[in-house]
Amino acid sequence: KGVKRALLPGRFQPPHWGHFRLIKWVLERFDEVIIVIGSAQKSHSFSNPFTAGERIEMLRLGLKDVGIDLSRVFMIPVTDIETNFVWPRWVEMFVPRFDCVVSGNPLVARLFFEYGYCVITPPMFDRERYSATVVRRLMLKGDAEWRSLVPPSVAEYIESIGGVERLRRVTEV
Ligand code: NMN
Repeated sequence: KGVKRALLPGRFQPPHWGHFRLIKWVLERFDEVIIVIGSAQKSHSFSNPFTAGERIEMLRLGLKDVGIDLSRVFMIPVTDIETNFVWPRWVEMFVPRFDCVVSGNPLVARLFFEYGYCVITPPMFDRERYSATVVRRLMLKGDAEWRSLVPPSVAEYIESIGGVERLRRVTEV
């Protein structure tokens, strides 16, 4: 039945080069990708500094930077729920039909596997370096190196909304 779609859940706080390489990898194997922007209700904390809307903006900018055809990409925010067992069904309510789930997150992989989906564990692209936690820690330290871990347009966007300042204000040191 026509197009093959992969579901790619993540928090994207913020999206970095590892995410964009992963999205490219997925689109080499599937016709379309559904990016689930998880924990959509969260923002303004150290682990989740950016709103779902801001994460959509950043993902779009980065995808344009790397030349990905946006007509092959869905971006859908999904809030968290208390009940892990029911979460795959919850996600299904918000997204178009999909064939497989791509996730390196053991909980996400397990929940969708038990629910009956094909689950693919993707390669990690330079995980030590390309990690959103590392990006946020560098921002907090005032180390400009964080900019090299995200596409230039994403770095500019974060600065335009005062993202680094926000992270500092909401993080107790
Ligand atoms: O691997 P990360 O980037 O953490 O992304 C996974 C996303 O999926 C997170 O936003 C996480 O909160 C979400 N998730 C939600 C539930 C739930 O709502 N019960 C369960 C598993 C994963």
